[in-house]
Amino acid sequence: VEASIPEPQRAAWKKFSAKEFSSKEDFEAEVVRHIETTLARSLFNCDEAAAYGGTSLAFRDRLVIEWNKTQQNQTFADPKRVYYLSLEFLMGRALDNAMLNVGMKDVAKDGLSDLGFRMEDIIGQERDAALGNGGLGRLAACFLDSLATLNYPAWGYALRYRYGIFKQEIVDGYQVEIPDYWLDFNPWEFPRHDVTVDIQFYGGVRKYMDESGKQISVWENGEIVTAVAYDAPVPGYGTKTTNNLRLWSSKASHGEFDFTKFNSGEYEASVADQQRAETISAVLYPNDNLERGKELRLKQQYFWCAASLFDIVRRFKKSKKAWSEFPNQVAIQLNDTHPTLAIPELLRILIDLEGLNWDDAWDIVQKTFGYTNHTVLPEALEKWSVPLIQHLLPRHLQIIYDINLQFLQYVERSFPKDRDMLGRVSIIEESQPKMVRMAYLAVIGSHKVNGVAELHSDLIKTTIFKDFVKIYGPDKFTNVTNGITPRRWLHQANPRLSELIASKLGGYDFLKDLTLLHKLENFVDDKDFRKEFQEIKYANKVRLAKYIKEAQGIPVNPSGLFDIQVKRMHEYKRQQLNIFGVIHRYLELKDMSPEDRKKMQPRVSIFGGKAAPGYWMAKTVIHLINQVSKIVNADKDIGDLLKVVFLEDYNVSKAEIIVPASDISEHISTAGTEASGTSNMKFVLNGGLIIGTCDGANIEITREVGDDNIFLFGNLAEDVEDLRHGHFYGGFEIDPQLKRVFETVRNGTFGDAGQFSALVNSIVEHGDYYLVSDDFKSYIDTQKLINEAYKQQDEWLTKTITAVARMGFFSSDRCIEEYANEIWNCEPLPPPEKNGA
Ligand code: CR6
Repeated sequence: VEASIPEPQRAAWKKFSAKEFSSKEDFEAEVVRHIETTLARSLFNCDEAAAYGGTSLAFRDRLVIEWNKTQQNQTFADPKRVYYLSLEFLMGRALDNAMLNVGMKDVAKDGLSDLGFRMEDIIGQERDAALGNGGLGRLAACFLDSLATLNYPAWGYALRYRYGIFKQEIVDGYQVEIPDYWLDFNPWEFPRHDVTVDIQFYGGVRKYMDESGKQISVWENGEIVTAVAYDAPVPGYGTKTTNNLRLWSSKASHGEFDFTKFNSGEYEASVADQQRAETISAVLYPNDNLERGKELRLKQQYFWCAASLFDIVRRFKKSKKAWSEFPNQVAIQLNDTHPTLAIPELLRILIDLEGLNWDDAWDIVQKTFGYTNHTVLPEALEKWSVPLIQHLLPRHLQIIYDINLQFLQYVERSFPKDRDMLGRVSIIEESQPKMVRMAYLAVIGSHKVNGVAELHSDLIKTTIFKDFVKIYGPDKFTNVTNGITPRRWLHQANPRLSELIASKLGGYDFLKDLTLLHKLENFVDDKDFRKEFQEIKYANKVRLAKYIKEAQGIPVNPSGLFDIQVKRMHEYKRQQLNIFGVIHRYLELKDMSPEDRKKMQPRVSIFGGKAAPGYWMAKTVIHLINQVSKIVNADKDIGDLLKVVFLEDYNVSKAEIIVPASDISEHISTAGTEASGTSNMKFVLNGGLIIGTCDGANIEITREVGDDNIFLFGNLAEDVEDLRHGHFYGGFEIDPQLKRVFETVRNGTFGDAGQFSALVNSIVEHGDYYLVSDDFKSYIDTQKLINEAYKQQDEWLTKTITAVARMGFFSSDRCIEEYANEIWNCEPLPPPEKNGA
């Protein structure tokens, strides 16, 4: 390519090519230049927001330079690329991450101080990129960090929502949702107005025979909406590799804009069409582990899949390779079933547009896709009604029926005796209306299916995909236990702990190979190390206490035991169990004499998390927590012995303050319901212990850290079914201590007896589906054990240090290596030597 450009032009270009700042002075010059010109501010009106803008733009320039080089290098080498399709990327803040990954944070800190600003204040100006609900979206963000760090040629594809997850305010104890319009100033994205794709909806399918007698299908007469690409750079840590996250934004296509209406004076109608197009990417659906089957959501899914596939195919076609090479050049990972329409869409492209025959196209599709399942909860398994798909995507429905026909014929040949099998595994559920089971389509269209923790991966093989294991054999199903990036969740969130570890291990290599942490066990008896480790935990608790005072107005004593449960509000995650435990503790303390109380371990119970706006039960739990907080915190008998806090608007940047400050964190889902959990890993990596059920990744955390260093309780997944059954038929006994909690909730001790009774009734009258009553006793007994264990500060410290040392397995780098080797079959492409790290 270079050779085609005349030498003098090349020389001029190279001479003036953008350079990366490397000194403090150069950094300051860049910041001031951006503030004065890009942002049109001056010394006299530069507030912290402008300083954040200037700093971000200075770092953005660096990222862009590396990003361009990475993309050029990838274009030149044309390796197999990984495409991670996820409707959610919960990225959080970008500036701190960019500074740390590039390795220039200290330089920037000094530079900012010369200019009169404090680094923390500048970082604090940034709004979270909150394009996700919870664990699934944050996992995708951790994976992008690991893919870039490990030099994989990889792209993320998602939607550019105008509104991310709503901001939560607590008003009179109730959750109120405020729209999160996050795009006011976003220096991290690049609009690519030249990268657009026209996407069709509705219309019909015309079929005819061509001269050779081949059946041709043409999808036509639909509505067209245009997808515009917005790109965000994703820097790796300690490498120059900078990958791309491409977000699609919807706008009216030029064809769509109705000039007849416009000219005949129906200006409003023509603008309304435009707004309708823009609605597609307007808002993130705020449900975690719940699918509600709304037409706009299906439109989002297709819009995003079709734009991404067009882009991927366009890139592949540039290489002029044969179609059979497609799976050797492209691996597409489906993050949950949300992108499953990519399967019929790729078939449509190959068959209808590129003229391949069914068998060849199907072979390519199966080899290209991998599917990750993230839940077994029935309410989260996606199904779309056949009439809706027929209306919106008529050609895709035909293709889905064709896939199903071929598949069922195969099943029939393989299991001639099992007649029920066909109905059970059919992609189409014979209900009224008929439904398309997206998870089955994803399984059938992929070459590998994985769960996200060992227990979960075993469960999907014995429950929702049991028949598919018989059909395809067990090798199609595998496990990749989730992980977290140690860059954000240790180095960025807990810089002092990261520094202490580096000082003992001789550098920061552990951030690239987290298994090196095991060497910390050599220091578990080292006095100075222990002291500093403990001081860091205390300082992190002081930081959180300060935040709680500022944000919530509640004074908490940092020497109390910090007990934290932060995650989406959900019945299966059982915040009810936690708050009932808190009430129990409150009643117990009230019963005691002042002398006895003095012997008790002071505790701070901290909650945080959003409820889906339509999830009444989850909202009621938030309300109860806030009411308990109000009563308990004001009770003079109780003082520091128990404080209850509900932290408003839990998100990624708040997690970075909360996670390093825990003594105990709660991961107490009904066994078998939490596919993995990932905050459990974050808390332990930061020197906190877990109270948890035998669920999700808790089990593997126990295997790694040892069962002395975790507090497990409750019933096992294998017993859940029988227990539920027992609730309906045998009736059930409720622990007297839980009964007492119920009485106080019902008698209005915490106000609103009417509303809170529903929480009690879901247990005593409606079958206690989540087994709160079955696990309550073992939960509060374990909490007692924790109180006693915490008093032995020396042993506690040993436990926490040992646990940190054994967390190496849970790096998302390990996940990415597993996906690359077992599912994607692709290799890293390190940056060229001269430009390497
Ligand atoms: N809600 C699981 O529930 C898991 C993440 C990431 C979830 C959670 O246990 O850690 O995915 N599932 O794998 C879905 O979103 C469907 C989640 O975040």
